[in-house]
Amino acid sequence: MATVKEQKMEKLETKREMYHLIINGERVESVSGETFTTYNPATGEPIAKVAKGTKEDAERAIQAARQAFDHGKWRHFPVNKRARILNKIASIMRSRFNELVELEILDTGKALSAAQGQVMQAIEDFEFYASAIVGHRGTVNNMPGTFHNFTEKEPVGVCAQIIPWNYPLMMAAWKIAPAIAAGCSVVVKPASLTPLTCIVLAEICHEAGVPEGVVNVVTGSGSEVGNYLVEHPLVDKVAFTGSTPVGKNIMEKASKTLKRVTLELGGKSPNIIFEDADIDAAVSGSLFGIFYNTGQSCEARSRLYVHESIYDQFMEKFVEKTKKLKLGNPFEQDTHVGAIISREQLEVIDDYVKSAIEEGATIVTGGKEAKVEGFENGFWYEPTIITDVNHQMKVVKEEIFGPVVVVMKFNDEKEVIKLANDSEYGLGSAIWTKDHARAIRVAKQIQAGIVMINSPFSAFPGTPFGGYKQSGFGRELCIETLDLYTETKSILSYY
Ligand code: TAP
Repeated sequence: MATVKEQKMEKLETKREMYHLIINGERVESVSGETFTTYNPATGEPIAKVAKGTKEDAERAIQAARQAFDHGKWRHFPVNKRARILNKIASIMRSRFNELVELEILDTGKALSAAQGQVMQAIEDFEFYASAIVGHRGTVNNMPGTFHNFTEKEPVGVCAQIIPWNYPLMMAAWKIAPAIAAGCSVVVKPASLTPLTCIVLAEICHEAGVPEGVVNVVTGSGSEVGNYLVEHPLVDKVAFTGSTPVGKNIMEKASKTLKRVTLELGGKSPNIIFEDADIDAAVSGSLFGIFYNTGQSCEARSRLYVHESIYDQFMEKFVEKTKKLKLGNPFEQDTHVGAIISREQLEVIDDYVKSAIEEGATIVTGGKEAKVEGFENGFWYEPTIITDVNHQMKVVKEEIFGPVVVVMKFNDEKEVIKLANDSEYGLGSAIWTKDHARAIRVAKQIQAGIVMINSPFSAFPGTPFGGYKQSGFGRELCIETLDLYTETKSILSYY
């Protein structure tokens, strides 16, 4: 396997022509020497070449991670030292904030404001886990007679972490930060469409002092590299974010060696506007809830339920504001909606919209590929509102992962709770009402991992993020995540 000249992880330009695998603290080419090209979805233009990892590369990375875990020093560092290095990672990321934002926009086509928020959150994740790990301790337990019992939290081992394309850097941070804080080693597999910022993040980890072999990145296809990681007996845990079908496949394969598994999967989140809601806030929050990140969010609030008494008033404002959303240069601060990740995904979205039309729905606005001046070769879709839908339609039942919202009327609290829960998913949800008692009453009955009340924001470091039902299991972004990267050892002694 060829290694590149820069054996040590001194800083390279964030934006460059070639990105390597990161294995055992080195930038390396793939064993096959093959590369693939990553494209800018806003323009369709190539950005850079990326080493195309294979099973052999995955094997090498697993061995490096195993060696680092079994014989390395990282897990034995005093917790304060690991915390200091996590803070250093955050501080290097801060110093390279604009570069990371630029690279993320190039690789995803997302709007500047979204990329800025996500890079900032990735930084804050490392800061959060630097603090959280210091307080993550075992317990001393009451025992009868002359027994003494205490527990220790030990790192779970080598973790395969598989990342989606919708939040490439932020999802990598959600996974790498708690894992290495806990003392684990990781092999990260970024999405093939968006590998760049994850590679740079791994380089930054080394620059900050993470020892070799602790953070490895193997780019390459999910079906080859991802699958190899999931099946490998030397991998102790798999953390996956992505589609529900792939998540189910991973769980099945990981069960053969009883790996610990956490899955953050799809969603079809309800957004409920009660008759006493602050209409303007609900309109703005609903726009954000579906069109943020061009609707490519697992917790996108893509099913909108509006009380019939305020339906016309709400829809007039919601439609008007949707029509005014600016699609355009992702690097401009006033652009609201960025590009779709790929031509393939754009076609998936369009097929859903066509299926809705065939089933008798009404397209209130949008409903087709968008033409954006200056970005004619990119992948753009008009923000789309669909009405006259019902719970039997594909567009209401399935995750679209694009800027498409379905809107339905309701007239009763019980009815809307039933509708909200009528989904195989259970990730996000939102309630808009001025009645605090109702908000809490409804929140308690919604089958979802996250309920937002009078707010469109779903994820902050410290707040658990994860799903009910087929949206997966395990919570990220919070203190409990550290339990998912550790084993509890109970030590009993007699004195
Ligand atoms: P997935 O296929 O689920 O991809 C997510 C990650 O898993 C990628 O890194 C992918 O690698 C990898 N992967 C694919 N097949 C694998 C396998 N057999 N074993 C192990 N890893 C594997 O999602 P997608 O194709 O990018 O998007 C498809 C749909 O998934 C979207 O339309 C959307 O509905 C949903 N999606 C959901 C989320 C979240 S956050 N819930 C995120 C992304 C997509 P490659 O990139 O190399 O294929």
